[in-house]
Amino acid sequence: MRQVGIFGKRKSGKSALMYALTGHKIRQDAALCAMEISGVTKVMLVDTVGVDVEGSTALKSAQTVEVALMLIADDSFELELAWISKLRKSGSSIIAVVSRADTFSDGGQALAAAVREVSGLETFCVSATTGAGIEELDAEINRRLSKE
Ligand SMILES: Nc1nc2c(ncn2[C@@H]2O[C@H](COP(=O)(O)OP(=O)(O)OP(=O)(O)O)[C@@H](O)[C@H]2O)c(=O)[nH]1
Ligand SMILES: [Mg+2]
Repeated sequence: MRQVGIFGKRKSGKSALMYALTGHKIRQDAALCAMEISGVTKVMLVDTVGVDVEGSTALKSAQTVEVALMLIADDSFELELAWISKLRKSGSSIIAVVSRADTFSDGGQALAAAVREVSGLETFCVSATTGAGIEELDAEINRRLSKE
């Protein structure tokens, strides 16, 4: 099955985003979740171990995902930039995501602009809590998958 990976530091909101994208209301501990994109393509969403965890298996996941969501939840994102390089090398189509956007007074816009500038990636602001930006991100994932 085609895979979309969710990468980010510990507590960056990876699991919450996975459930928001699948519309699941109940949080459960699962590493994989099936998501139907436009009701046609079955896609596997892959939750990963924090990229700031020593010996993280996230790199292994990076080898098999077609689309990678790189979450950024605060304004120190050097580690995330390093992971973006790794994800590029593995051939994934990368989308930068400012997660927990409701915790920023501007909805994460300033951070997103900085990420966009430094990485050159398309960057979305999302909140799993309020649902802000989830539909837009879903549409972009769909667009990337239909390109391949
Ligand atoms: N305000 C706010 N809190 C969030 C959001 N998403 C997640 N959280 C909270 O942030 C914390 C971490 O969320 P998780 O989804 O567990 O993060 P994670 O990246 O999966 O964490 P690990 O699996 O431990 O690495 C939890 O307390 C969530 O309730 C969000 O969009 N807004
Ligand atoms: Mg998690």
